[in-house]
Amino acid sequence: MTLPLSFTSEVRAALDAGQPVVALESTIITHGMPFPQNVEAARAVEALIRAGGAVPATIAVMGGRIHIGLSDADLDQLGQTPHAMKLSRADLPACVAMGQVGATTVAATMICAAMAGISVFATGGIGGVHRGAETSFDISADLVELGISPVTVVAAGAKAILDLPKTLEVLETQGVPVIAYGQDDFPAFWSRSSGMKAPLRMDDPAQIAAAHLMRQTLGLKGGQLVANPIPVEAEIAREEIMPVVEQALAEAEAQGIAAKQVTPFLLDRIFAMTEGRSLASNIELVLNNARLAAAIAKEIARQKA
Ligand code: PSU
Ligand code: MN
Repeated sequence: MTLPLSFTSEVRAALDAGQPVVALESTIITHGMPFPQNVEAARAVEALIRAGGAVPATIAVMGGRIHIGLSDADLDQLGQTPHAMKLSRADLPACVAMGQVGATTVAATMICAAMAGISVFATGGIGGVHRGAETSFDISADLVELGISPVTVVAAGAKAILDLPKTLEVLETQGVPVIAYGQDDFPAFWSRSSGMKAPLRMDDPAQIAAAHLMRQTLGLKGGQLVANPIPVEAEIAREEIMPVVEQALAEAEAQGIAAKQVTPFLLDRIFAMTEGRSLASNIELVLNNARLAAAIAKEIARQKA
């Protein structure tokens, strides 16, 4: 049985040669940012990974295949398909089998990256435990996946729309190392600090690469979460973003938004209420994560050689 994976020639060649590759998700393109900023940002992220000496592999489902790396035309088309399925572990196989267009979340991207032999993945923020999860049970499958698939995920922490203490607790339960990069605090997406300390801190991509490889040496399943703070100049201070977040959460509750719609709804409302500032910050933090992910991928390739 061969896997239904389609590689671009650039990604296939890099993997065959043991060169560094960085996976990228596609839900951020279809559900996380509006067109055309989504496609422009995706292209800028890919360019930055190439500049960092690695090959980008944006992952999405089209035509009954899991694409590892997208052509320019595919990326352009995906960016204008807001009704693409939002895929996690639960719906990835169904989407492939039905031949529908699907965008991979952090969870589904980790699964596909692992199948393709890619160790490092850059995104914006991961899904987490939603506020009020004690009644809604809304806990992102991203957290569970981090405990299963052997991929190091570089994100800017978790969004302030989530319950961050509970998110860190679930990650601990799943056995996921949460590594703050270059600071003690766990970052909160638009803000550099969540006010909470991360369980681990590393200041060097080589250490993160060594820890990734040691999980494999020890036979431990699951990946790592690298929490990379947004650059200072792009940050929106916690005091400033929190009232906006509270307002968006109240609107979501009033409108009965649930399940997969929650995260895209909140992001969209926050973009509107900050007049695009949250989008500009979001793009900057993804670029920053792409840069770090390329450095980690290079180190993993070097240490394995
Ligand atoms: N980070 C962003 N924008 C996004 C997401 C993350 O900056 O749109 C997406 C990711 O794909 C993540 C998903 O996996 O939101 C989480 O969705 P949920 O909370 O429904 O699990
Ligand atoms: Mn959810």
